[in-house]
Amino acid sequence: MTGSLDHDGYTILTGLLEREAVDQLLRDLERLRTTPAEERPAGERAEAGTRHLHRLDERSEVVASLLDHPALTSVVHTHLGSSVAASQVSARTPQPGFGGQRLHTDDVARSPGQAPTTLTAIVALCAIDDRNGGTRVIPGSHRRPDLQRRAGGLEHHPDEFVVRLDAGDALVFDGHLLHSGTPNASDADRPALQIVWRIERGEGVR
Ligand SMILES: O=C(O)CCC(=O)C(=O)O
Repeated sequence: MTGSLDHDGYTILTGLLEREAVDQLLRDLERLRTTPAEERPAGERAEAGTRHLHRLDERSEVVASLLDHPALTSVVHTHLGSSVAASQVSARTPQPGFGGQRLHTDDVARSPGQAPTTLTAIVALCAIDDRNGGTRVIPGSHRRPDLQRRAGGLEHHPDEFVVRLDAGDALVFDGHLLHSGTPNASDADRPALQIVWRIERGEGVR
């Protein structure tokens, strides 16, 4: 189901990364995963269950080029304006049995008339669905501050569903959209990039 960013709060960009680029990026992640702790960016540590790698725009050429992909920059600039840069460029890899999260937003609850200030992209590095820890979303919840205020306390919502992606596709969503990672019930890792663009308040929100 391909949503509209304005109406549904999310959209899907297919084929952002070719198979070859996905494979190179997976090799990059494997190399970075084994980097000695003292050479890692601050705040990056090996975590049981779900692995995180940060600042990948500085550590992988594939990721650096992806940030300039016309389809991605077009969505980001249309939604947030052209002066915003990615503030978080990470990989999130739930291992089998891990990755379930509570429904949450990536921004504070929307106030009346507030323009969007945050956009997140999940770029799949394998086929992702409801069995291996896909991202669940509640369409339209970016327009529902009442639901956003229940972030962290809402177990399920009747409209929620898990987005299916092929390797190289991206789910892009408004920071006010309720969403979460789901448990990876497969027997393989679920690698994906997690990229966030954020306009700091008072920084010329259009
Ligand atoms: O990796 C995902 O599917 C979503 C992760 C997420 O929403 C988060 O870590 O805040």
